[in-house]
Amino acid sequence: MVSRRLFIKQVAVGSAVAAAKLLVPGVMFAPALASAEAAELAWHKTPCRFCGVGCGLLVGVAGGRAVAVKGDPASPVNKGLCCVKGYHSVQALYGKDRLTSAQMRKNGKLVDVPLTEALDAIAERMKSTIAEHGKDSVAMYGSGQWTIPDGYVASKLFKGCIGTNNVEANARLCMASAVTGFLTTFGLDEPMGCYEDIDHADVFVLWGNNMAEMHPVLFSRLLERRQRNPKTLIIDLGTRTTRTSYAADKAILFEPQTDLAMANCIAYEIVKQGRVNRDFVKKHVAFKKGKTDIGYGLEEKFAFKDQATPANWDDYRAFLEDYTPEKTSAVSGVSVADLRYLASLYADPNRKVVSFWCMGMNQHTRGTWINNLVYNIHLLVGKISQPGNGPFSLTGQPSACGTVREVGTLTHKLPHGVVMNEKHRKKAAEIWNVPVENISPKPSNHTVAMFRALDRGDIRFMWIQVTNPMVTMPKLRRYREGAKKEGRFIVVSDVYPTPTTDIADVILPSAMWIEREGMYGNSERRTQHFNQLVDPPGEAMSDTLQLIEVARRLGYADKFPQNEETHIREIWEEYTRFHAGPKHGMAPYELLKKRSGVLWPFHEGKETKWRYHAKTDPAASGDSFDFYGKPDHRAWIWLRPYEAAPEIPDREYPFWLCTGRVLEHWHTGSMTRRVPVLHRAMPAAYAELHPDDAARLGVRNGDKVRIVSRRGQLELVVAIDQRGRPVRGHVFVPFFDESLLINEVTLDAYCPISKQPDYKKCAVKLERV
Ligand SMILES: Nc1nc2c(c(=O)[nH]1)N[C@H]1C(S)=C(S)[C@@H](COP(=O)(O)OP(=O)(O)OC[C@H]3O[C@@H](n4cnc5c(=O)[nH]c(N)nc54)[C@H](O)[C@@H]3O)O[C@H]1N2
Ligand SMILES: Nc1nc2c(c(=O)[nH]1)N[C@H]1C(S)=C(S)[C@@H](COP(=O)(O)OP(=O)(O)OC[C@H]3O[C@@H](n4cnc5c(=O)[nH]c(N)nc54)[C@H](O)[C@@H]3O)O[C@H]1N2
Ligand code: SF4
Ligand SMILES: [Mo]
Repeated sequence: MVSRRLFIKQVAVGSAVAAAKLLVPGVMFAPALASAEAAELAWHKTPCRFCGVGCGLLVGVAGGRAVAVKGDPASPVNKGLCCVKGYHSVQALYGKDRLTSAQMRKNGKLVDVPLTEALDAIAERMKSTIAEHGKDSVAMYGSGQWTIPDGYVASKLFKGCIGTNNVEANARLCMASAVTGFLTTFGLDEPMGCYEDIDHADVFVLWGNNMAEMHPVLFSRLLERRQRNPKTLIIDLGTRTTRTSYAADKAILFEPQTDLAMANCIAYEIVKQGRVNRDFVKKHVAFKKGKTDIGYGLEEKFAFKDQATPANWDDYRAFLEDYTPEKTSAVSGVSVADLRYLASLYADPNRKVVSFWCMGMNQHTRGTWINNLVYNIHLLVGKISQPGNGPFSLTGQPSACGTVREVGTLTHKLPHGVVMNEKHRKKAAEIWNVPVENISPKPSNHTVAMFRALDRGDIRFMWIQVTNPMVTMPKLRRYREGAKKEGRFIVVSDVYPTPTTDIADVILPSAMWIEREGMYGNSERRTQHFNQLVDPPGEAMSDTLQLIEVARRLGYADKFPQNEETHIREIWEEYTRFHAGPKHGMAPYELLKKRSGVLWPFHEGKETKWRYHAKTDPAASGDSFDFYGKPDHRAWIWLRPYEAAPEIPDREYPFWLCTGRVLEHWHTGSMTRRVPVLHRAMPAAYAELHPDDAARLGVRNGDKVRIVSRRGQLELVVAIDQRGRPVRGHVFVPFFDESLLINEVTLDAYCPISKQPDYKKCAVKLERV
């Protein structure tokens, strides 16, 4: 802990704040690279380690080290561009305090041990825990930064061999509402379109996401589209003014959570103005109602199941009456004129519209609903599944799609389908070569429930890979105290010391990204393969191999017979049997090795760019749209109301707290804070205030405030008009700084359907320090 703080301080020494630019053209060399070595650079393709955009990179290797990066011109994603994180990504491999040896807690202290001793200890502890407390007392908590093989092996081991559905991933905190949004509206997960939509669209509506910082290369494609076609409009909706707002043609601020009302209002106006695409709606849409007043997941063992009941056009029209522009303006704070303007953009038959969103809509206690409501708008006007027209849910992590959503590393999922479905269980059992009875038909714990179960003692053993929950769980104190309780055993696989390794009983040093072979899958259904380019340090081993080693020690050697040299290929070939066919076929291994990514469904040698239209999708029947994910071959318009957030500012806690990210850092900063340029550009977390609120509190830039919620408090330096600007009565804090844990303040309320927590809203008070 001490040495880590010191390290980060040292990195910062002697440098003013060097501003990291949004896009840096060219190549970055590691400072130590001699020019002689530069001459011998060998370039290799890989997807970027960081965000869900999934840029193709070329990494230059010399003397056994990754020393240079450039954008891969052959990648259709980024066409040679990178953002500042991509360019510096290889430096994240070489932080001075990389974990190179396994560690075990002995007499309260973490000490180095040989890797085999740690692997033996993990297997022994799993066996004894299962013997004493049952299968559901052990759990795996993984990541959207897992490679596809990592997630596949974890799922097979826990669900197929051990027989517990205690497999979750941090994508629950990130993409769960997107998944339930897709499933409830279309019956199948992931976007219908692809990034090429950007080259055809006339209007981009961003529903509360900060693309300029979080999906920078994709955002540069929007800017490029506008430059080529000056009529293009970028509309930024949000609760905060960001770099994205400054670049947009129009920015509209709304009250948190009221996007629900706004989306319904846009639909109301489309109906009112007679702009519904009646033919499309008649042929391709069905109407459904779900439960209302559905709670917030705050109770200890909260359970909820939605139910779809049929509705019709008249019901829908009547439902929309609550969302006239006047009524909506009153709750959202958006003017009637702006609401009508937004509706007019979607309604205009001469404009193609793409909607983009990310955490503003997913981290939302009605996250599933707001995803449904944006789909409603596209469905009403039939702007979907065609080049330049479509709703596009952006992913955050490099393989939240490829691994968590496609392999299905969530408690209810299987690589194909869900554990509740007997046919799906049978298929998994057959491919995994395990008795079907092994696979439990009941989902066990989603992420928040899993950490609650750990705290209660229902879960006794947890293995955490490629995620840092002791920084990123909401209402963090409870879950940290729970994990540290007597009788809990925590295994953490990571590449650096973190607050999560601090509480571990065993630490496994992992091989990172290009130190092993793997695949990621990005936002646009693109699967991307990377080779091992350099050796991992010390005893570091890939997460896939760690899992296989433990599986063998548990007695499942016959289920994991893979050869170390060829295991990634063997796993890929086994895994893709789950997805064979026109709806989700995956590209063969050899092709993935050659190309800068391949889109799925990959069928009869072809990628599918737009799903659900017979022109472009081999799985669609008829001659136009076919929403074959639903049994009625229709997409469902849901009647989902506006319901308020669980914790709203009041007299005692008068401010909204919103949390999020910054351009330079990846999540908890464990990697990017070890890259000197990135760390210097953004050295510490801060509290972003509106200038009027700052004046009222009597604080200026650089002063300190204390942020206090019902759960915890934190002192932070004030930042006014630096990166962004919140509206009056709001404070924004990024979560990249492990020494300033804003999640001790946040609330663990979640969407009852997706179980995804809402990190964007809770009530706090501010005190001048
Ligand atoms: N540089 C960088 N890039 C990243 C990441 C990173 O750590 N660093 N992480 C990646 C990951 S995993 C993710 S998930 C994405 C996140 O990408 P984004 O979602 O773009 O970013 P956040 O900062 O989490 O979200 C902030 C936005 O939430 C919106 N918001 C707040 N409340 C509401 C609301 O009630 N409704 C709506 N509609 N919007 C609201 C605000 O307007 C604000 O701009 O970024 C990815 N890209
Ligand atoms: N307050 C607040 N909290 C949030 C959010 C928010 O908006 N606000 N957003 C949520 C969202 S959307 C997300 S996606 C999560 C992200 O939350 P986390 O996943 O917890 O954060 P990361 O920093 O990405 O953690 C990845 C860890 O993996 C390690 N690592 C890197 N490469 C490897 C590898 O190859 N193998 C192994 N084993 N480890 C590796 C890194 O050092 C790091 O410790 O945070 C969530 N938490
Ligand atoms: S936009 Fe995302 S994928 Fe592309 S270089 Fe930046 S961090 Fe990497
Ligand atoms: Mo995320």
